[in-house]
Amino acid sequence: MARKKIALIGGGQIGGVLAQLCALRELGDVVLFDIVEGLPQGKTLDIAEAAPVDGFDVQIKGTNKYEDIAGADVVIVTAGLPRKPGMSRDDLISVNSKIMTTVAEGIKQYAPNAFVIVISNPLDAMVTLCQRITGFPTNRVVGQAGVLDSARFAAFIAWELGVSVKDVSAVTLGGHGDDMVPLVRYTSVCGIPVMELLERKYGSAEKAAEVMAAMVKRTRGAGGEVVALLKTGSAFYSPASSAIAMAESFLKDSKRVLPTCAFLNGEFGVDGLYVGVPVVIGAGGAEKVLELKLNAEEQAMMDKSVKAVKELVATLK
Ligand code: TXD
Repeated sequence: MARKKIALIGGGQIGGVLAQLCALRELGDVVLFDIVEGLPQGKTLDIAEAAPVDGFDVQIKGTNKYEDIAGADVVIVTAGLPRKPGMSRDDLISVNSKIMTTVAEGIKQYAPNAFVIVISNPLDAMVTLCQRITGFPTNRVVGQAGVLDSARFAAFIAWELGVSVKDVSAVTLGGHGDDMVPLVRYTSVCGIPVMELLERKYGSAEKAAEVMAAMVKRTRGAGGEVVALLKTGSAFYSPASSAIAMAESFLKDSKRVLPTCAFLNGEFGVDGLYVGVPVVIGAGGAEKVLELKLNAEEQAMMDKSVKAVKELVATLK
């Protein structure tokens, strides 16, 4: 069986970490594309020279030519500007739409059979644009946001409760914006509902609710928290890890259930829109959306988030 091929469009902060993770996990041969000459070549040379130390054996190449992504099984897109302090993700739409247009045309021409994972912001709009321009079936174009938003939520819960991050199961729904929906009721530690543990810790339902509200708020603002600290860019380690989890599930047909920005055809009462929901990812791409029952409060939050995504997508030219 031929080795898998992973094309990474955008060789910046996230792109570089993606390339290194693909190599370390030997997911396949890697092509890192960027428009800046020397940048993808320099990063891939640097990573390739670590192979004898780390013990991975894959080909890894940097390029400024779309031809080199030919035959890619997976394409992960990070091309586009990141936020600066004070900016919202939506502020990036005009410049990143232009970039996404050329990127999607390149993918359409040279990697017509690939599973595409978009990371560029504003995520929900960029994945929509990528699908429209490539014309690929919607199960083959998805966005990464929910794995990261859920991981951030899970990390805060683990730190708060003093338990391993491995044993927290958390999920967020909705758009990758300030209205995202962390689902407290479905969040558990080794199967134990998280609110039970918080109530036991604090001895009062009110205090537990207060602590949870703070974690939900921090999750919604977690991207901005990193931007404010870095000052010159946004998070890049955790977004890369999150997209790799999705790519790996596709390449290995693992059928992991991952919060994914996927195209909805009536699921969750949403039709014809990309929104973050739990999705089975396997060799067929986004194979199945798993619905879950929302109570009135959760549904209201989901509706608000979906409305924000709709308004954002409507501004795409
Ligand atoms: O979870 C998520 N979805 C995200 C998304 C979490 C954090 C950051 N997220 C967004 O990813 C962020 O707001 C940006 O829109 C993207 C990429 O973030 P990164 O931190 O990697 O940005 P960089 O370091 O600026 O890298 C972007 C690269 C840079 O090297 C440019 O030269 C390149 O994109 N670029 C292009 N590549 C290919 N083709 C074109 N046209 C192009 N234009 C710029």
